[in-house]
Amino acid sequence: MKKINIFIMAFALVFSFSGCDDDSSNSENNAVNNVTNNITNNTTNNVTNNVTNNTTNNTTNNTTNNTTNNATNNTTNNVTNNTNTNCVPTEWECSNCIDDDGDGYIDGFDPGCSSATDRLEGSFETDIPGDDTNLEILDCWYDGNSGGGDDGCAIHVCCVLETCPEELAGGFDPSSCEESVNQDCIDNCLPFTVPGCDCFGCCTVCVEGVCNDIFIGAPRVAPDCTQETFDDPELCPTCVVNEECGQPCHPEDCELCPGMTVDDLPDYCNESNECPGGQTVCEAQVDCTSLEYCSNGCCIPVPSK
Ligand SMILES: [Ca+2]
Ligand SMILES: [Ca+2]
Ligand SMILES: [Ca+2]
Repeated sequence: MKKINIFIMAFALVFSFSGCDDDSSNSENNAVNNVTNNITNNTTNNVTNNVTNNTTNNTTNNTTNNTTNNATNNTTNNVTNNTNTNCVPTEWECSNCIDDDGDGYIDGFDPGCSSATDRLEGSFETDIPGDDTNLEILDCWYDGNSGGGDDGCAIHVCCVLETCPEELAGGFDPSSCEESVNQDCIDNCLPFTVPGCDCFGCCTVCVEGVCNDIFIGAPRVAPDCTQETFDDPELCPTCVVNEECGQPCHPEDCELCPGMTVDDLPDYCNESNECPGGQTVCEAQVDCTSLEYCSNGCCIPVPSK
């Protein structure tokens, strides 16, 4: 019996010791697993954090860089745009390289400019001595003087206007209109005529997408007609553009009318214009010769007289 007890005790002791070995081994395994898991988790977390941080940093850096680059580019572009080193200003408002009336249109792109020597950009008047004096009989509006002696043009204003004013109707003979536009007048005036207008100053003026054929060729006839009042027929009388002595504008053919920019043309024009008389296209005076005037995107000759 004693032997059996000793054997049981020995077995229990061995079993007990072997149980201690298993616990120790589990602990070690747990420790190893924990270390492995920590390493794995830390590595994963670090990778994730690094990716997130790098993405955030890259985004921030890109945004900063783009902002800086855009600011630099804008400054450069603005300087380039505001400094037209190729524009040589004259003393006249319609060729001084400046938007004198602040309407966004410069020199020949301003409907208020009929020629390089027009002295008033913000008005349909020219303020050229000897000009702006016509009332009843019109001559060439674009040669810088009044009187048809040097251009061969003499047409009653009521041939041009849609409605003849009562005060001008007295001496008007409608049958005179057709023969008034003779070849002499066409030869002497048409080359200098602003694209979108006829020889006598009937122009298709467009403001903010609305176009009207208005008579601006004799400010004495309509002294209150301006770019602001151009759609008021009481102030700006409507007219019919003379196609025989005129350069009618067709925006659908990418031609600019007075008051338009290339942004107003159909998309298929790709922000560039054509000229109704086949002239050289210009974005500014620098694109024309010294004997030409950039008017509504076209180089037209400057009258030599
Ligand atoms: Ca100007
Ligand atoms: Ca202007
Ligand atoms: Ca003017």
